[in-house]
Amino acid sequence: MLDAFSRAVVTADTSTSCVSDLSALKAFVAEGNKRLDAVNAIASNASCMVSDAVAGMICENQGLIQAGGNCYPNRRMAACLRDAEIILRYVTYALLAGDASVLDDRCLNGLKETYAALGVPTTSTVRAIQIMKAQAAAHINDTNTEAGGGKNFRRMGAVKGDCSAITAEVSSYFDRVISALS
Ligand SMILES: CCC1=C(C)/C(=C/C2=NC(=C\c3[nH]c(/C=C4\NC(=O)[C@H](C)[C@H]4CC)c(C)c3CCC(=O)O)/C(CCC(=O)O)=C2C)NC1=O
Repeated sequence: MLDAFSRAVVTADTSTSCVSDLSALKAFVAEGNKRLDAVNAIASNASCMVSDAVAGMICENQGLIQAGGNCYPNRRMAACLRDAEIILRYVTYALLAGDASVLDDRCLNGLKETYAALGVPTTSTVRAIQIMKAQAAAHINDTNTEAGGGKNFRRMGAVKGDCSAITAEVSSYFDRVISALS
């Protein structure tokens, strides 16, 4: 598993050069609090995000919870909720590290094959992940609304700033999950 710093070292080592161009790492440090706030925005809303994403996925495709569906019976429903939580957790690890390797190596490696073997439907999984991607952007940018959140509505209240880069980065990790499963 690599992070933004060890990635710079490994990259330099493969070309037997000194670590150079530290500008990206300087920005990583300078923007560090933004990254921590973004990780916190996801981690502290994780269980709500997971249950909402899986509920939305099922609402749009109710065959999933009928006999023959991959969220039926309760054992599979529980496995599905667990998987959504695992995936979201590894996305937060990647975001904290500033590198996708932990997500690739410990979560996505072989997952497509596992899902194919178990008959876990890709389009439904992708839908749940897309919902979590949208939720993450909303929580990081505090753009979620009381109308959308209902009784679970929660505003993070972090200092307002430009979160476009960190939002794009976390979106890229969700996209990585989607392309690994597709
Ligand atoms: C640390 C990394 C890690 C991952 C990622 C992981 C995934 C994982 N998900 C599994 C099953 C499963 N995954 C799902 C998920 C779903 N079904 C649906 O219809 C939805 C689309 C979707 C939820 C969004 C289901 C239902 C099963 C059980 C399938 C079965 O046993 O028939 C299994 C098979 C073993 C088991 O049931 O526990 C693995 C290994 N395990 C790990 O250790």
